[in-house]
Amino acid sequence: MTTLDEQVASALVASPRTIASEPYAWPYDGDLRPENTALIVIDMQTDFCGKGGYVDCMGYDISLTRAPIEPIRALMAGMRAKGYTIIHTREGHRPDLSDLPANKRWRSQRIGAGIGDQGPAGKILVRGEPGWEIIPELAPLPGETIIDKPGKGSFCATDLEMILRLKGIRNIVLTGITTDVCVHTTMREANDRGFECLLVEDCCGATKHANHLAAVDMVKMQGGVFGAVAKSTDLLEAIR
Ligand code: C5J
Repeated sequence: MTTLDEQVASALVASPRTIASEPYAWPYDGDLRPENTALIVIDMQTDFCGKGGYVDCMGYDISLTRAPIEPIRALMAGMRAKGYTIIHTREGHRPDLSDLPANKRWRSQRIGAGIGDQGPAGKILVRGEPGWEIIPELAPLPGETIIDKPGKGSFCATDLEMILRLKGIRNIVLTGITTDVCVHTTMREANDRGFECLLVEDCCGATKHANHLAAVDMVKMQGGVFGAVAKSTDLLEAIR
Protein backbone atom coordinates (compact mmCIF):
# COMPACT_ATOMS: atom_id res chain seq x y z
CA MET A 1 0.00 0.00 0.00
CA THR A 2 1.55 3.34 -1.04
CA THR A 3 0.58 6.78 0.24
CA LEU A 4 -0.68 9.54 -2.05
CA ASP A 5 2.67 11.35 -1.63
CA GLU A 6 4.56 8.23 -2.71
CA GLN A 7 2.28 7.80 -5.72
CA VAL A 8 2.83 11.45 -6.74
CA ALA A 9 6.60 11.06 -6.27
CA SER A 10 6.81 7.98 -8.47
CA ALA A 11 4.57 9.60 -11.12
CA LEU A 12 6.93 12.58 -11.15
CA VAL A 13 9.99 10.41 -11.62
CA ALA A 14 8.21 8.61 -14.46
CA SER A 15 6.95 11.77 -16.19
CA PRO A 16 7.89 15.14 -14.71
CA ARG A 17 5.76 18.06 -15.94
CA THR A 18 7.68 21.23 -16.69
CA ILE A 19 7.24 24.13 -19.03
CA ALA A 20 9.63 25.72 -21.52
CA SER A 21 11.07 28.61 -19.50
CA GLU A 22 14.32 30.43 -18.74
CA PRO A 23 16.83 29.88 -17.21
CA TYR A 24 15.46 26.44 -16.33
CA ALA A 25 12.45 24.27 -17.08
CA TRP A 26 9.90 25.22 -14.41
CA PRO A 27 9.11 24.05 -11.79
CA TYR A 28 12.56 22.89 -10.79
CA ASP A 29 11.35 19.43 -9.67
CA GLY A 30 8.72 18.81 -12.36
CA ASP A 31 5.90 18.81 -9.81
CA LEU A 32 3.36 20.97 -11.64
CA ARG A 33 -0.23 20.10 -10.70
CA PRO A 34 -3.48 22.05 -10.22
CA GLU A 35 -3.43 21.02 -6.54
CA ASN A 36 -0.09 22.67 -5.78
CA THR A 37 0.01 25.64 -8.16
CA ALA A 38 -1.69 29.05 -8.09
CA LEU A 39 -2.00 31.81 -10.66
CA ILE A 40 -1.73 35.24 -9.04
CA VAL A 41 -3.09 38.18 -11.04
CA ILE A 42 -1.65 41.35 -9.56
CA ASP A 43 -3.41 44.71 -9.47
CA MET A 44 -5.29 44.61 -12.79
CA GLN A 45 -7.27 47.63 -11.56
CA THR A 46 -8.50 50.73 -13.38
CA ASP A 47 -6.04 52.72 -11.26
CA PHE A 48 -3.17 50.94 -13.00
CA CYS A 49 -4.46 50.39 -16.52
CA GLY A 50 -7.64 52.41 -17.04
CA LYS A 51 -8.49 55.91 -18.20
CA GLY A 52 -8.51 58.41 -15.35
CA GLY A 53 -6.78 56.02 -12.93
CA TYR A 54 -3.61 56.53 -10.90
CA VAL A 55 -1.14 55.58 -13.67
CA ASP A 56 -3.02 57.69 -16.24
CA CYS A 57 -3.07 60.67 -13.82
CA MET A 58 0.71 60.36 -13.41
CA GLY A 59 1.00 60.84 -17.17
CA TYR A 60 2.22 57.38 -18.13
CA ASP A 61 1.15 55.56 -21.28
CA ILE A 62 -1.54 53.10 -20.21
CA SER A 63 -1.17 51.10 -23.43
CA LEU A 64 1.89 49.58 -21.71
CA THR A 65 -0.06 48.46 -18.67
CA ARG A 66 -3.03 47.35 -20.80
CA ALA A 67 -0.86 45.16 -23.04
CA PRO A 68 -1.09 42.10 -20.75
CA ILE A 69 -4.91 42.14 -20.48
CA GLU A 70 -5.61 39.72 -23.33
CA PRO A 71 -2.76 37.28 -22.53
CA ILE A 72 -3.86 37.21 -18.85
CA ARG A 73 -7.47 36.61 -19.90
CA ALA A 74 -6.44 33.62 -22.02
CA LEU A 75 -4.08 32.20 -19.37
CA MET A 76 -6.63 32.63 -16.60
CA ALA A 77 -9.30 30.86 -18.69
CA GLY A 78 -6.93 27.97 -19.43
CA MET A 79 -5.83 27.57 -15.82
CA ARG A 80 -9.40 27.89 -14.49
CA ALA A 81 -10.52 25.16 -16.88
CA LYS A 82 -7.84 22.82 -15.48
CA GLY A 83 -8.73 23.53 -11.85
CA TYR A 84 -5.75 25.66 -10.83
CA THR A 85 -6.20 28.10 -7.94
CA ILE A 86 -6.69 31.69 -9.15
CA ILE A 87 -5.87 34.58 -6.80
CA HIS A 88 -6.34 38.29 -7.53
CA THR A 89 -4.77 41.23 -5.72
CA ARG A 90 -5.77 44.88 -5.42
CA GLU A 91 -3.54 47.67 -4.18
CA GLY A 92 -5.47 50.24 -2.21
CA HIS A 93 -5.98 52.01 1.08
CA ARG A 94 -8.73 52.31 3.65
CA PRO A 95 -11.08 55.27 3.00
CA ASP A 96 -9.78 56.94 6.18
CA LEU A 97 -6.21 56.50 4.82
CA SER A 98 -5.07 55.11 8.16
CA ASP A 99 -2.93 52.53 6.33
CA LEU A 100 -1.33 55.05 3.94
CA PRO A 101 2.23 55.94 4.93
CA ALA A 102 2.82 59.70 4.80
CA ASN A 103 5.82 59.31 2.50
CA LYS A 104 3.80 57.26 -0.03
CA ARG A 105 1.13 59.97 -0.08
CA TRP A 106 3.69 62.78 -0.36
CA ARG A 107 5.49 61.12 -3.27
CA SER A 108 2.22 60.55 -5.17
CA GLN A 109 1.19 64.20 -4.63
CA ARG A 110 4.54 65.36 -6.06
CA ILE A 111 3.77 63.62 -9.34
CA GLY A 112 0.23 64.99 -9.55
CA ALA A 113 -1.72 61.86 -8.55
CA GLY A 114 -2.12 62.14 -4.79
CA ILE A 115 -3.28 58.87 -3.26
CA GLY A 116 -6.58 59.58 -1.49
CA ASP A 117 -7.23 62.67 -3.61
CA GLN A 118 -10.20 62.93 -5.95
CA GLY A 119 -9.39 61.92 -9.53
CA PRO A 120 -11.47 61.18 -12.65
CA ALA A 121 -11.98 57.57 -11.43
CA GLY A 122 -12.78 58.47 -7.83
CA LYS A 123 -10.37 58.81 -4.92
CA ILE A 124 -7.03 57.49 -6.12
CA LEU A 125 -6.09 54.02 -4.83
CA VAL A 126 -8.83 54.02 -2.21
CA ARG A 127 -10.81 50.85 -1.50
CA GLY A 128 -14.37 50.94 -2.81
CA GLU A 129 -13.70 53.66 -5.39
CA PRO A 130 -14.31 52.97 -9.13
CA GLY A 131 -10.60 53.26 -9.99
CA TRP A 132 -9.66 50.67 -7.40
CA GLU A 133 -11.89 47.96 -8.93
CA ILE A 134 -10.42 45.14 -11.00
CA ILE A 135 -11.13 45.81 -14.70
CA PRO A 136 -14.21 44.00 -16.05
CA GLU A 137 -12.20 42.00 -18.61
CA LEU A 138 -10.38 40.22 -15.77
CA ALA A 139 -13.10 40.19 -13.12
CA PRO A 140 -12.69 37.47 -10.47
CA LEU A 141 -15.21 34.64 -10.48
CA PRO A 142 -17.29 34.06 -7.35
CA GLY A 143 -15.22 32.02 -4.90
CA GLU A 144 -11.81 33.18 -6.17
CA THR A 145 -9.58 34.72 -3.53
CA ILE A 146 -8.98 38.47 -3.64
CA ILE A 147 -6.13 39.90 -1.58
CA ASP A 148 -6.36 43.56 -0.61
CA LYS A 149 -2.92 44.96 0.03
CA PRO A 150 -1.82 48.40 1.16
CA GLY A 151 1.68 48.04 -0.30
CA LYS A 152 3.53 46.79 -3.32
CA GLY A 153 4.18 43.25 -2.12
CA SER A 154 1.19 40.91 -1.84
CA PHE A 155 2.53 39.28 1.34
CA CYS A 156 2.96 42.48 3.36
CA ALA A 157 0.06 43.10 5.79
CA THR A 158 -2.15 40.42 4.14
CA ASP A 159 -3.19 36.80 4.77
CA LEU A 160 -1.87 35.57 1.40
CA GLU A 161 0.81 33.30 2.84
CA MET A 162 -1.62 31.61 5.21
CA ILE A 163 -4.12 31.01 2.39
CA LEU A 164 -1.43 29.54 0.10
CA ARG A 165 -0.07 27.23 2.82
CA LEU A 166 -3.55 26.01 3.81
CA LYS A 167 -4.34 25.22 0.17
CA GLY A 168 -1.07 23.29 -0.22
CA ILE A 169 0.25 25.67 -2.88
CA ARG A 170 4.02 25.65 -3.50
CA ASN A 171 4.25 26.86 -7.12
CA ILE A 172 3.21 30.43 -7.94
CA VAL A 173 2.61 31.78 -11.45
CA LEU A 174 2.89 35.58 -11.42
CA THR A 175 1.08 37.93 -13.80
CA GLY A 176 -0.20 41.51 -13.68
CA ILE A 177 1.14 45.00 -13.29
CA THR A 178 3.56 46.48 -12.85
CA THR A 179 6.41 44.09 -13.66
CA ASP A 180 9.05 46.15 -11.89
CA VAL A 181 7.02 47.15 -8.83
CA CYS A 182 4.18 45.02 -7.45
CA VAL A 183 4.88 41.90 -9.51
CA HIS A 184 8.59 41.93 -8.68
CA THR A 185 8.07 42.73 -5.02
CA THR A 186 5.58 39.87 -4.71
CA MET A 187 7.89 37.47 -6.55
CA ARG A 188 10.79 38.35 -4.24
CA GLU A 189 8.63 37.95 -1.15
CA ALA A 190 7.33 34.58 -2.38
CA ASN A 191 10.77 33.33 -3.35
CA ASP A 192 12.19 34.17 0.08
CA ARG A 193 9.33 32.19 1.63
CA GLY A 194 10.33 29.09 -0.37
CA PHE A 195 7.66 29.22 -3.07
CA GLU A 196 8.70 28.16 -6.57
CA CYS A 197 7.91 31.16 -8.81
CA LEU A 198 7.30 31.69 -12.51
CA LEU A 199 6.96 35.14 -14.11
CA VAL A 200 4.87 35.09 -17.29
CA GLU A 201 6.46 37.86 -19.29
CA ASP A 202 3.70 38.63 -21.81
CA CYS A 203 1.19 38.71 -18.92
CA CYS A 204 3.03 41.60 -17.22
CA GLY A 205 3.64 45.24 -18.10
CA ALA A 206 5.34 48.31 -16.64
CA THR A 207 4.97 52.07 -16.95
CA LYS A 208 8.23 52.09 -18.94
CA HIS A 209 8.99 49.23 -21.32
CA ALA A 210 12.72 49.26 -20.53
CA ASN A 211 11.85 48.65 -16.87
CA HIS A 212 9.67 45.69 -17.84
CA LEU A 213 12.55 44.18 -19.82
CA ALA A 214 15.04 44.81 -17.01
CA ALA A 215 12.70 43.29 -14.41
CA VAL A 216 12.27 40.17 -16.55
CA ASP A 217 16.02 39.90 -17.04
CA MET A 218 16.74 40.21 -13.30
CA VAL A 219 14.75 37.07 -12.57
CA LYS A 220 17.00 35.01 -14.83
CA MET A 221 20.31 35.96 -13.18
CA GLN A 222 22.26 33.60 -10.91
CA GLY A 223 20.58 30.49 -12.32
CA GLY A 224 17.11 31.96 -11.68
CA VAL A 225 17.60 34.08 -8.60
CA PHE A 226 13.85 34.62 -8.09
CA GLY A 227 12.56 31.71 -10.22
CA ALA A 228 11.98 31.39 -13.96
CA VAL A 229 10.40 33.30 -16.86
CA ALA A 230 8.04 31.91 -19.51
CA LYS A 231 5.56 32.92 -22.18
CA SER A 232 1.87 32.26 -21.57
CA THR A 233 1.55 30.11 -24.70
CA ASP A 234 4.24 27.74 -23.38
CA LEU A 235 2.51 27.50 -20.02
CA LEU A 236 -0.86 26.82 -21.65
CA GLU A 237 0.75 24.19 -23.87
CA ALA A 238 2.28 22.43 -20.85
CA ILE A 239 -0.99 22.21 -18.91
CA ARG A 240 -3.14 21.26 -21.92
C1 C5J B 1 2.65 50.59 -8.45
C2 C5J B 1 1.88 48.34 -8.83
N1 C5J B 1 3.42 50.58 -9.53
N2 C5J B 1 0.77 47.60 -8.87
N3 C5J B 1 1.86 49.53 -8.15
O1 C5J B 1 2.63 51.56 -7.74
O2 C5J B 1 2.88 47.97 -9.40
